[in-house]
Amino acid sequence: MKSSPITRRELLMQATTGLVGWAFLHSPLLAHAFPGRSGEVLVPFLDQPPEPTSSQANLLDWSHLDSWITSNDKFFRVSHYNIPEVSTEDWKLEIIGQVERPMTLTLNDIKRRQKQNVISTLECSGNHGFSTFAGAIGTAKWSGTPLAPILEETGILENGIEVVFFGSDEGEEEVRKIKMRQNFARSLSITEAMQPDNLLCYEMNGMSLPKDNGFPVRLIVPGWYGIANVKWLKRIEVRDRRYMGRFMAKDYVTIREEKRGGESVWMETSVGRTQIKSLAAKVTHISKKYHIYGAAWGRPIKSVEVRIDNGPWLETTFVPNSEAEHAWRIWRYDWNKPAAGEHTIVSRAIDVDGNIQPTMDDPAIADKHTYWESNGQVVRRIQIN
Ligand SMILES: Nc1nc2c(c(=O)[nH]1)N[C@H]1C(S)=C(S)[C@@H](COP(=O)(O)O)O[C@H]1N2
Ligand SMILES: [Mo]
Repeated sequence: MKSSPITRRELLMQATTGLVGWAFLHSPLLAHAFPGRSGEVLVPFLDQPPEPTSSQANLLDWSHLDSWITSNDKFFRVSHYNIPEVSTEDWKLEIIGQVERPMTLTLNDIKRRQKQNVISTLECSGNHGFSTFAGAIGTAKWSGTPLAPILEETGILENGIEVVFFGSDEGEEEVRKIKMRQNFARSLSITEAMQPDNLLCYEMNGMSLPKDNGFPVRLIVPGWYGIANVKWLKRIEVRDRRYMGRFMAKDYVTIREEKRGGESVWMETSVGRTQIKSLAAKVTHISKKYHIYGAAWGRPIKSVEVRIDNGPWLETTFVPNSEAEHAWRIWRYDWNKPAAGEHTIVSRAIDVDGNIQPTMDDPAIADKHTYWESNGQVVRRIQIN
């Protein structure tokens, strides 16, 4: 295979036309593709949004899901402020605050430390529906150095309760007529920050982090919604009080009207850990043989079931080669000879503890007045001819 960069789509075309190259068979990441059977035809869902345009967010096109790993060029991006220009030479990461030994690390310092990988799914908690916004998700192999040993080396003081992660991007915020230029920032409790999978990440799928995804270093917090994964890191600060910046306490806040007996209790909580979720992504067929493909993520998944036209829940099978604790699992259901006409397809994921993905009218979803953290079952409509 030539050394020129080659896109996944080109590889898949070569694979389906029989010209499977050496790199395709031997690349550990691309081996996770499931390019499907030759002659396979896509049946579009009726609720499918029009082909994602060249939108800034580069959203995942679920109807063409064909790989367990999302390549960097297809990975979504969500940025609330500017995309900062960061030069590798000048870049430094400060670790300060309630610590005995503050630290300043260069990119080389970080790269010289222990390297660790995690394959994990990153989903924006704003994903909430098919006619609106559902493609802010992807799965990558993230590489970097674990955060916990660094925090340990700084010696967190007894009064430190939170770790605040600041990006280099900045915007203007206003509270009570006070205008502030601020960097994007999010915090984690000390316990959350010390989770051994958390990375100061500098590589995505074996390449330097792309500029849009946080170059040169971002935080990766497997098992948390996108918002916790601060890009373009510049400072880590241990604090003795709770951080209440926009993205902890004002935006990305879930508002729920919970019921306690006859009383409504309004709960406002910061978007946090991911929850169990699944989705039917695409339907394909070769003559009368139909396949439904989908993904399930958010919690360690035990199984996924589908239900067609309010019939019984049916077992699906996992597509091989797709298992990592924090990554989505790709599933498939063989739908033999569906009748012509319109059908509904819905999936539900079940986690290793037996928790079932809720329906949209479950109080966990229905009592929510904001769209963040929407993990209810998604009913999709399709026309079979
Ligand atoms: N510094 C910084 N980090 C950030 C953001 C941001 O705007 N600035 N957006 C967050 C949100 S809301 C999401 S969903 C993820 C998206 O990561 P990606 O752009 O690499 O896909 O980054 C998070 N980290
Ligand atoms: Mo997000």
